[in-house]
Amino acid sequence: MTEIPRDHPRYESLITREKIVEGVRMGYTSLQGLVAQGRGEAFDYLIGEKTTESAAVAERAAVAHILLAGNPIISVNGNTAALVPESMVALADITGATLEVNLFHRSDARVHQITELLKSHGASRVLGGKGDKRLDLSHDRAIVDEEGIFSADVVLVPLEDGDRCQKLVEMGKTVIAIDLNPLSRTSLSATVTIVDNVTRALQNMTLFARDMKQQSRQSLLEVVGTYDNSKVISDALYAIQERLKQQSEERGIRWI
Ligand code: PTJ
Repeated sequence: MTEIPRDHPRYESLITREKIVEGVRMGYTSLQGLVAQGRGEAFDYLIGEKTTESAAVAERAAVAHILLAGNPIISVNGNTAALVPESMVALADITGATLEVNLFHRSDARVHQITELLKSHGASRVLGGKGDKRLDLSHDRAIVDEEGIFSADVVLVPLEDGDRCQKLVEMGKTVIAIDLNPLSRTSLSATVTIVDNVTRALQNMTLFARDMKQQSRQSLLEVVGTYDNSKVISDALYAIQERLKQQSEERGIRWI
């Protein structure tokens, strides 16, 4: 990895970029993952590179859904394997969710590598290698494990593609998306849309889960029942608008 000085003003962003590049070098992140990360960086800049209040609301609702679920699954791809392996293992551990490797650019070698990576971070159980069921989709993200995503009631899908998100919702599942683009098909079709960088979202969710695990079922149901996803998406768009306005004013450019 390139050495990034701690005092660099864009330290966090550059470290995240290095992790994705390292994932590609090691072979578990796809080359396409680099492009996806670039798109994410652009949206993260627009959102202000911080967790907004309403993203935190979505993260709490997501944790409540996971804690209430019978068979919650955390779907892992090449980008999340590179960026947040330890947080995904920790979240699974605290909530009782199961990790499942599910790839758009699928190969047995990448599924195996990501499984081993998660295990090296302490995961006791990682699904995705069997691939004994198919969702009704024409690409490889259709390949799932019967005991995992296929039968799950709640699925967390960071950096998902829109088709599969819609399909999972159609199957009656609660789908939690993490996507920095508030207008992507994934964001618009998920049950809970977290418009935040996966690096911050997973860390927050792990902290929330430690605390919320102590709460009663009734209070978790209240969190879920009062949650409004369309408001969360509107708030994300408003945050982008306000950030652009503030940035242009600071630079002396007239805001339309
Ligand atoms: O590992 P694979 O083979 O499963 O492939 C994974 C990628 C990410 C390449 C694949 O799922 C893909 O092509 O994703 P998309 O369609 O490019 O969607 C990525 C979405 O995630 C876009 O809306 C990005 O803005 C968003 N995104 C990118 N990086 C981040 C992000 N959202 C949150 N945090 C990020 N770090």
